[in-house]
Amino acid sequence: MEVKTSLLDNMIGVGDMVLLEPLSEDSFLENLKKRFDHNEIYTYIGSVVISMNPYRSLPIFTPEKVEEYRNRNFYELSPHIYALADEAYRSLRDQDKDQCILITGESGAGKTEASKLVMSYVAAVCGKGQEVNKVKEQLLQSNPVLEAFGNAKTVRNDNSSRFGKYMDIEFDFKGDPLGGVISNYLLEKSRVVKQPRGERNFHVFYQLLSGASDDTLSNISVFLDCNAMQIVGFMEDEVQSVLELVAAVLKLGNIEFKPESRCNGTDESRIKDKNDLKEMCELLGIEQSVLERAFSYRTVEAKMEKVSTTLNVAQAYYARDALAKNLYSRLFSWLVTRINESIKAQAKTRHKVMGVLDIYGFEIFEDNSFEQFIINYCNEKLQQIFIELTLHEEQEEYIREGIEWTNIEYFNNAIICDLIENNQNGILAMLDEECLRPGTVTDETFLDKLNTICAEHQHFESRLSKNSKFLNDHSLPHNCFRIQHYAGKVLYRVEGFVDKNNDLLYRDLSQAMYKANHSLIKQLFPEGNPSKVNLKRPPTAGFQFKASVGTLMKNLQTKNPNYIRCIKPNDKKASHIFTESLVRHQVRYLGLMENVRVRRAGYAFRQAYEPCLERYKMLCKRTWPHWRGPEREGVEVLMTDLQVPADEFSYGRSKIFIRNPRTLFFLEERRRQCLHDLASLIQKIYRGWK
Ligand code: AOV
Ligand code: MG
Repeated sequence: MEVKTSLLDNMIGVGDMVLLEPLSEDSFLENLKKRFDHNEIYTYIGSVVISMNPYRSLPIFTPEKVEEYRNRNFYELSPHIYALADEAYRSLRDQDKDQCILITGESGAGKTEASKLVMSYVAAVCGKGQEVNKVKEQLLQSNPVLEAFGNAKTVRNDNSSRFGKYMDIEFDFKGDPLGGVISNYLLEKSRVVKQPRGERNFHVFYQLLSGASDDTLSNISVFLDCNAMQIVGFMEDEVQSVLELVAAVLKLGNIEFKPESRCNGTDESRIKDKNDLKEMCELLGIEQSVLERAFSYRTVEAKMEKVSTTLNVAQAYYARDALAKNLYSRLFSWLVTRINESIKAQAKTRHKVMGVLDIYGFEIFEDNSFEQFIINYCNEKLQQIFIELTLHEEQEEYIREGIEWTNIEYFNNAIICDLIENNQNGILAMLDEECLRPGTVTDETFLDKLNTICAEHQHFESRLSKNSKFLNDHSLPHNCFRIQHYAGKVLYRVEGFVDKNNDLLYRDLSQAMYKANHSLIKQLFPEGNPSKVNLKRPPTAGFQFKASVGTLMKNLQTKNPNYIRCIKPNDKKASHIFTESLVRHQVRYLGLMENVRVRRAGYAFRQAYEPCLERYKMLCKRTWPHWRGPEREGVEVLMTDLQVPADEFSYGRSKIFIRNPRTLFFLEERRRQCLHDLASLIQKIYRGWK
């Protein structure tokens, strides 16, 4: 059997880890390194693409490359993210299967870049025409808009996504794009008021400041490149409004408070210098006295009663920060809604969908808080879906189909997901319980609760852990707990958990915002409408996140998954450096060795008998043009006739399982040849007629 050997080139390593001989963790790493050193950043594990971050631009994303990969079989050319994008797109267009592209890896591993490469590839190969091009352009330009507002420099990544993003791209039956829908997941809004050392605020603040001098915020849009926003469909006045809000958040950050002692012994707070307050109020069309009052008092309404208490300096700062975070995160959600309005499919016809998921990657910082907890939980869920669909489901399928199979052991992180999300005693449920409990609730009381309930969980550690494994571990600081995540141990400091989960904004502030003579800001604070006072508590941040991630997981499971597993080669954001220990760690926790083993012990390719016979029946006289018996027998005749070695495939109950991609490639090559001969024959006959 003759096959092209693009996957087996020894000089640059093996393109598909399934073909690696001998297989061990060391040879796996050596292969990755060899390829990385030769600028081969992509390697397959069957249909999974491993992507190494090159940290420099490589000439492999050109229009010529797009043409090269277009309409080619997955295993035909050397591994590339374009091959995955092409496969997913063709499968969507020709086989009517909704797809999802799942991109995982830790912070800085290259997920966002990968998602953009997939989108730009699909945009390049799908439909043409004025309308279609406009849709494509809008879909692509939504990226820079959201990145400006939702990305920031962290110690791990200069362009780190601080929100989760899932985008459904919708296509018509011809495979032309119709539009899209973006869902966003919990923006790390605490960054607006506080950034860890060496990190920055969201990009847009710097973009704004790089142009505007401090006191001339009129006409600010001149200073920011708003081209992308305009392409996406924002009106000029909308852009202006958005930038006014960003500027207002900046001004808000400058407002400072000082204490003023009252004769009754209480400390009240006063605004130090009212200039920033004045400017902020001017930007948003708010009466200065209204906002000033909202920074001085807190009104609590209970049934028919209204009680106002004065704020001290700490409470005033707290109120200021809560307002800044809420303003910004609501603006971000509004941007997503507004973009969706622009990019949504106009036609109401049935459509096919390709979902692209790009979330914030797993992160371990020196100081980890509620945000890291949420981000890492999201990553656990994605790892879980990978395990479910590739390791678990693959093995289950062999059992279902009656294929002989030796079980491969792997670590299932379902236990960690359960520790976090279990409805009765998961960490999120306990946090909610604590937030809703009457009485004095603090981060410490929350930690106490965790200690009593989780202490024996094997993935949970604290000072008071009852788990024998950690009994003597007094190295943990008293206000922390540690989780053994699939990707490593993370120490979380509980400070701020209760507050961030509650996510409360004093009603005085939302009412002040609602009074603004600024249509956008009014829209963002609907609860400030005094005629619509709602005494019900809004759902907590953790509860909302868990629910939206749950919906996302269900959605992903209805689609055909395509995996890109991103790996970060070094911790220096540098090109050409391959830090073996770091890569080894990622290979381990991503479960890549298990992935290869399952794939190798099993079958790289499988197809139900009927479509298999339909596709290849032309290769054998006895099955072409019609096969009258059962489909399975037809496929058996085909395989015998083509002399495919018997150990290369197995017959399951409803599908044929093919062991090696090369066999599939051989079948595809024969089919291509056959179609080519057929076309020549038709041409000859046609010429003969003429
Ligand atoms: P992430 O999305 O996985 O991190 P990014 O996609 O933002 O990581 O990649 C980080 C940086 O690595 C980029 O800004 C580029 O400089 C570089 N990079 C990544 N992929 C490529 C590529 N294919 N070619 C050239 N440079 C690349 V995070 O959002 O922090 O999880 O939350
Ligand atoms: Mg990212």
